[in-house]
Amino acid sequence: MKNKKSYTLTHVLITLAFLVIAFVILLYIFNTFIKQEKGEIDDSLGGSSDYDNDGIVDYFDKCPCDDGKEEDDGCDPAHIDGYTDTQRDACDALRKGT
Ligand SMILES: [Ca+2]
Ligand SMILES: [Ca+2]
Repeated sequence: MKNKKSYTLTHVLITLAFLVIAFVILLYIFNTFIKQEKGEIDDSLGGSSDYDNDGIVDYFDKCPCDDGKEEDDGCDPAHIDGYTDTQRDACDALRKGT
């Protein structure tokens, strides 16, 4: 009888250990998947970063390389019309480090 209880306790502990290991593995896989999805969403939105630190994320910032105010759409008043395509491409290259 004592051996049977001991066997049962050992069996429960092994099962619990297996479940904890499986849970950790699933958590790791889920975390990796979430990070990958977040990266894809950030890429589709042009990134959630604020390159010029003016408080306007790059996606909504008409001048992501110039510190500007929200009422100027993130642009310096000197660049109130925003960037030309060439300037925007140069800024994108700077932000992406390419
Ligand atoms: Ca900004
Ligand atoms: Ca800006």
